[in-house]
Amino acid sequence: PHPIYLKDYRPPEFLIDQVELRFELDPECTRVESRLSLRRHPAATRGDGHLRLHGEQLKLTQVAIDGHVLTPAEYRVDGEGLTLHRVPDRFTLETRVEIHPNLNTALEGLYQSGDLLCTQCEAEGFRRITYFLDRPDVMARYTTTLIADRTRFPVLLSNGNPIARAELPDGRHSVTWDDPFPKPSYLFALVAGDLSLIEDGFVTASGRDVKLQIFVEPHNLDKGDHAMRSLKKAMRWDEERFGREYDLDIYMIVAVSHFNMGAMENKGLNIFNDKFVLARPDTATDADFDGIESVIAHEYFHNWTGNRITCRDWFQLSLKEGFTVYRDQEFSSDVGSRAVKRIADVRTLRAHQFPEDAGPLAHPVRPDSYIEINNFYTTTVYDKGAEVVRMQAALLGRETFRRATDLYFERHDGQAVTTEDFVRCMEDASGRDLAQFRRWYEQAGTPELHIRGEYDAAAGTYTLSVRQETPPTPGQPVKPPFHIPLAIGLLSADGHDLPLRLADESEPPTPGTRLLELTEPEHRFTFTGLSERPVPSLLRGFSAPVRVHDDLIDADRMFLMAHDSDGFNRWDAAQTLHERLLLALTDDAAHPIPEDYIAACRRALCDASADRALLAEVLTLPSETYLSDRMTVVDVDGLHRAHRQLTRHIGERLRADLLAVYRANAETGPYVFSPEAVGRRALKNLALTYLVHAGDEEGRDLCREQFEAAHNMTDVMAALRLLAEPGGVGADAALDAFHRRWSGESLVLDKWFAVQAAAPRPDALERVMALLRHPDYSARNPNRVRALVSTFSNVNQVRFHAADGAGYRFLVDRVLELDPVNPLLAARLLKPLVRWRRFDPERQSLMRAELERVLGGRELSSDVFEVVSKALA
Ligand code: HT7
Ligand code: ZN
Repeated sequence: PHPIYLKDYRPPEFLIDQVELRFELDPECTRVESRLSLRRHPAATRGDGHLRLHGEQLKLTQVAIDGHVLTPAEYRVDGEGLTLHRVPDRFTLETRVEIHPNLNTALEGLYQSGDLLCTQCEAEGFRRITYFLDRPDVMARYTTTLIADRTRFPVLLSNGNPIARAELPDGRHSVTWDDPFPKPSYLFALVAGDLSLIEDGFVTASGRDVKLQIFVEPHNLDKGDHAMRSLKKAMRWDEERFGREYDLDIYMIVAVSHFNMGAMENKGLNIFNDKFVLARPDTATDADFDGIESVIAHEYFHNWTGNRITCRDWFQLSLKEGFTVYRDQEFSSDVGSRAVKRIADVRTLRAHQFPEDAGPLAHPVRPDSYIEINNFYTTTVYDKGAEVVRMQAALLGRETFRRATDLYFERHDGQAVTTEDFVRCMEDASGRDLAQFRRWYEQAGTPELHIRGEYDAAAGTYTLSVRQETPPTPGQPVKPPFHIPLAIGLLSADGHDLPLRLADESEPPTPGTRLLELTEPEHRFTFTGLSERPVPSLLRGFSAPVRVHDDLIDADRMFLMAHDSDGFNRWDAAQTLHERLLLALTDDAAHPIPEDYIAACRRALCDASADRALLAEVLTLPSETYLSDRMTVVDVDGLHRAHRQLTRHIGERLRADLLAVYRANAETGPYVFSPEAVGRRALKNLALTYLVHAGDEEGRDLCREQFEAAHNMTDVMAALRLLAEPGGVGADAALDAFHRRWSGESLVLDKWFAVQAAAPRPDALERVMALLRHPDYSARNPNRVRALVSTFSNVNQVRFHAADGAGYRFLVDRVLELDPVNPLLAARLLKPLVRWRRFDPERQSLMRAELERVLGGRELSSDVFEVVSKALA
C-alpha cells in the first residue's frame, strides 16, 4: 500500500451530471446497471485521453459508450477499476456489473445485515457497487430504480423522493427514487427489506411539510419514539440556531444491526447502527438515550454541513465532521446542561484525542497524507476538529460567528470545498486575520501552556505569565506558536468574579470571564485594581484543546471546586485534585489522603442546590486509562490499586452521606429522560458505587435490590456492573438471570458481553475467551465484537495489560482473524497496542512483538498495515 498526499490533489478530468442506476436486488447476486452522463471538466488539464473509473470487487458484464458496446480491447479492468481508452469530451457510459451482498463481510458497498440489504458508501464504498468517479468532488444527480422480490423485500428505499412504483411479474416489484440535489457518491444509499415504519411530520420554519420516517425491523417497533422526538428537536434547533431548514419532502432513517460505525448521513436516507436508534426505558440506559439524541442530531445536521456543502477531497474530512460535531455538541448543550455536556466532551478529548496526538498516529486535523482513509475517521478529525471550530466561534463572538456561518452556507451551497474555504468565511465575515489560526488545521500535537501568577500587593496588580510549547509529532519536529483563545476569570476571597482590567485599559470592565489571545511563545497579562490576591480560574469552559500546567495549590483548587462561576472549571478543579491524589497513591500506597480533600468531596456531595449531574461528574474519579496518559511510564497495577484504594476510602468516610444521597435520589415514578432525572440517577448510582466498593453491607443489599427491582436499564446496569466486580456476591446468578431475561434482544446482549469484559476480575481474560465461544457471540457483528473485544482491551486496563502478555496475544489473534473479514474494524481494534512505548520495558517488548506478529501476517489489509507500520515506526 502507498500513501496518498494532499499536495497531489488535482481536480477530476471528468464530471458526471446525471446518474441512472437500476438494481436487481438479490443477496446472492445483485445486478447493477448504471448510465452516467459524463463531460470533460472545463478546467482540467488534458491527460492521456484515457478515463479511469474506480471499481472494486465488481464482475463487469457489459460496457457501452453512447450505446456502442465496447470490445475488451477498448478497455482494461484491474483490481482498482476500469480504464476506458480514448473517450469523447461528452458521452454516456453504460455499465453492467454483478455483486454479492451476502459475501460482503467488510460492510462497505452493498451488504446484507440480517434479512436486510443496505449500503455504506462513505468513504470509498460506492466503487464496490458500480464503476464510478468515486471521489467527493464529483457531484451528480441520481435516479435509482430498485427491483426485488416483493415478499422478502417489501420496502425499497433510496435517496430523494419516490417517483414511480410498479408490480412486476414473478412476484417482484420496483420503486424509482429521484434525488434532486447533486451529491457525491459517498452519500448514495439504498435499503431493501421487511421493515416496520414509525411515521411523523415536521413543518419547517417556512411552512413546508416534511414526512419523517423511521424504519426498524418489526420486533423493534416499540423502540423508535425517542429517536423520532430527537429528530424533531434537532430540526427545530437547526432552524433557530443556524438558520438551516430541511430541503426534501421526506427524511428517512433506517436502523440496521450490522454497521461499522455509528450512523451515516446519506442524503434523505440516513442509515444507522441500531444502537443509535432503538431505546425503551427497560432496554436502554441514560447514556444510550443521550447517544441517540446526539447521533440523530449529528446525522441530521450533516444535511447542511456535509451534504449541501461537501468536502473537496478526504483530507478535508474535518470540514464536515469537525463542524458537525461542534453543531451536535451545541445542540446537546442547548437542550441539556452546557457544563455537563462540556465535561463529557472534554473527558473524551483528554482520554482519546490527547493520547492520539501524543502517539505514533498523531496527525493534523487536516492530514496531509494517508494510506487508508478509513483510518482517518479519528478523534483528531472529529473532536479536535470540533474544538477548532469552537475556538473560531469564541474568537469571533456569537453574532459574528453566526454571520460567518451564514456566509459559508450561502457562498458554498452545492459545492465541494476545503477547510481553507471555511476559515476564509470566518475572516470575511469578521474582518479578522486568521492566518496564524490556520496552524490548528496543519500542525498536530497538543500545545502545553505553562501559566504562573504573581500578585503585587503594593501595586494592586496580578500578572499572569503564559508560555506555550507543542511537543514534536511524527514528521513535525518544530512548531511555531498557535493562536490560542484563553478564557479566564479571577475570583475574590469570597468566591465572586472580579472585574478583569488590563494595565492599559480605561473602560471599566464587568466582572466575569475574559478571553485572552495567545499568539506569541510567551505573554504577560497584568490586571490592575486588585486589593487582594485573586484565585485564577484558567481556561474556562476549556476554551482551547491544550494541556495546562499552572502553579495553583490544592487549597486554590478546593476553593475553585466550591466557588467557580464556571461549572466546567469547578469540575476541572476537582478532577485535578483527584488526579494528583491518585498519582501520589500509585507511587506510594501510604500517601496520606488529606482531610480537607474528603471535606471538599463531602461538601460537594451534600450541596443540595447544585445540578445533580454536575455533582456526579465532580465526584467521579478519572478513569485508569485516562490516568495512564498522565504518567511518564504507565504503572498499570499501581494505578488499579490506587483507584480501588481511593474509591474505598471515599466510600468508607462518606458512608452516611452516600446512603442519604442514594435514598434521596431513588426512582419514584415512571422513567423520564430529562436532564434532571438523568442527573438524579447518575448521582444515586455513583453513591452506590462508592458504598459497594467500600464493602458496605447495606450498600450491597441496596445493589442487589436495585438489580432485581429496577424497571429502567440505567439502574439495572449500574447494579449489574457492581455485582460483576471482583468479589461481587452472586455475580454469575445475576449474569445468568440477565441473559435469560434478554435473550433475543441483541443490543441488551451487547451490554451483557461488555459488563463481563470490563470487570477487572483476575480471571477476566479466561472469561472473555470463553465468551468468544458463546452461541450469541459473532465476529460478523461489529457491535458484538466491540462489546467483548474492545471493552476488554480499552476499559479493563489492568487485565488487558497483564504482565504475561496474554491480553496482547488475545487481541492480536482477534485482529488477524478479523482482518480478512472486516479490515476497518480490525484496524480499529488495534488502537490500545499503538501506545506501546508508554509502558515498562517488559510490556513494551511484549506489545512490540505482538505488533510485529501482525506485520508478519500474510496479505494484510491496507487498514491494518497502516496502523501497525506507523505504530512501529
Ligand atoms: N460520516 C459518517 C462516517 C461513516 C463511515 C466512514 C467509514 C466507514 C464507515 C462509515 N460509517 C459512517 C459518520 C458520521 O460522522 O456521521
Ligand atoms: Zn459525521
